[in-house]
Amino acid sequence: MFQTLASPLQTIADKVYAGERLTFEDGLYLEQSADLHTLGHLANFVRERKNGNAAYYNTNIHLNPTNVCVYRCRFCAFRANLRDEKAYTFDEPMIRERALEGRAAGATEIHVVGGLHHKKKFDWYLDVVRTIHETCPEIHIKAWTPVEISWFSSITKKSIRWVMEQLIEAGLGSMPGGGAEIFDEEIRKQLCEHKANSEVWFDVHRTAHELGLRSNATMLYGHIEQAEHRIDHLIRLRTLQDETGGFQTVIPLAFHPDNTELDHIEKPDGLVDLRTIAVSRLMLDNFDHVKAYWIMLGEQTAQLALSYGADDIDGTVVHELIYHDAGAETPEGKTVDQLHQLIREAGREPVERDTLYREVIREGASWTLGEPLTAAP
Ligand code: V47
Repeated sequence: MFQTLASPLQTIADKVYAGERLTFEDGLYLEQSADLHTLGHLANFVRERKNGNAAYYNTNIHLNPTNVCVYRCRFCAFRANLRDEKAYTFDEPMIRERALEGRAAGATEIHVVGGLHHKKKFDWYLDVVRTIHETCPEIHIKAWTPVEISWFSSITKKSIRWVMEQLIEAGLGSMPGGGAEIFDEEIRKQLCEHKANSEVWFDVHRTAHELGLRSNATMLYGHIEQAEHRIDHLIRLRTLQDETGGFQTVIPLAFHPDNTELDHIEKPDGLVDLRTIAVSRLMLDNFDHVKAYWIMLGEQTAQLALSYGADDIDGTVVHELIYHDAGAETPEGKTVDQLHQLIREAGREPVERDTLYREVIREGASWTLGEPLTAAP
């Protein structure tokens, strides 16, 4: 009698259906050898097991208070030198105005990241948070990445914990996922040599989680990294999540080359985007959510991604600059009606959430928060 040996993909599928964790080798197989349809089917199975048919979005607004930056990350089109024509820095009335614009648009979240300005002291960054919080205390402030936090720690000569405590006291509500890029030390050195390294990135998130903040995580793909670096990146995230449980969502970010030092590299295509979303969903068994950031993927790929592992598309995102400086062709923002249409066209049910994944209940122009929208384990 012939005995058929299970194919590697069948073995991985059996693990996925049984809820078992995938290994580094499984991840590499999914990256390099699995056919996209089977991969998508498996990722969709996990996505629906955790989040049913819901596709989450939020009503948010962005603020990048300055583009002046001491670092020169090779993938960044947003940064400026102090005296560049395109350099800008917000003052307090401009920050207040942005918060009020968010309130008028019904935003539940403001997403704040920017450059590390040569001349600004920590108090300026602290005041960005304080000004928003005092102007619109109902808006959740998701601000600063470990790159900024470790910069604040070095300019104040205080610990990361101290810096974070000051920011929380001023109104910080959670941390976005930026600054992660790719954790592999060699690749990171080639992309952004001097800024916070992977160890610091994890230290800051660990400290944030210990202080009761939730945070997100990103992975920048489609530049000089290889499949093994992406899998390594995801496994490092999974390891900290086992320890703290503080991450909410992972956002795989496709590299946009225009106006960067890496403009000879082609932007990853939609198939690479879908594969990366699906592999992220399957490797990060302890993350509740995977976000398909529509601004970066484009609307159609984001719609498809909702059946390749993603359950979230970010939000209305008014005033996005980082991707648009790097050639993104999507609009700089969308209305809630447009997001609903995008999600429904993809066969999913739109559910508005706040930053911490609580249901947002709207009545006319006002909103309240409902129950936490918990994902299945
Ligand atoms: O850290 C910068 C990336 C990140 C480029 O937490 C680029 O909800 C592609 O972190 N091409 C910032 N990527 C954006 C970010 C984010 C976005 C949406 C939601 C959340 C969240 C976080 O953007 C940076 C960097 O990895 N980035 N330049 C570029 N040319």
